[in-house]
Amino acid sequence: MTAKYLRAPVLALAMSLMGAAAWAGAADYAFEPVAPEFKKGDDVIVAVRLVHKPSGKPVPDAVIVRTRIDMGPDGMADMVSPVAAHPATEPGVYAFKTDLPMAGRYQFSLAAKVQGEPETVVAKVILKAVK
Ligand SMILES: [Cu+2]
Repeated sequence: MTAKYLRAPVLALAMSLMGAAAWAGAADYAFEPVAPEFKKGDDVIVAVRLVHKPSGKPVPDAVIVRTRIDMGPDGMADMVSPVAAHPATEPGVYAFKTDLPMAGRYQFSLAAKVQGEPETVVAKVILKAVK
């Protein structure tokens, strides 16, 4: 009886510790657009800020390993734009050159490797393009 009833709290503690470790990883980071909207057109520079959520601080020197911009949020997921890295102006901000040919909402998917964080940070950011 004792062994059976002792196990549950120990297991619960172990699981909560593991859960804390997992959640203290990539989920601590978020990408956010630096502007509420961008002007539509070709060769548009869009930028996102990488933020460490618990401290609110921008995170410099991340390596962006994957990007995709498409119009999925407006039902045009097959409308994909090219994305190229572009020099950014401040630490923690990552800029890209892309095409936003239509006004509307674009989904910007990113994956990034952050210094000191073993997990890959993945994010989906909505970019709004206007005339
Ligand atoms: Cu479209």
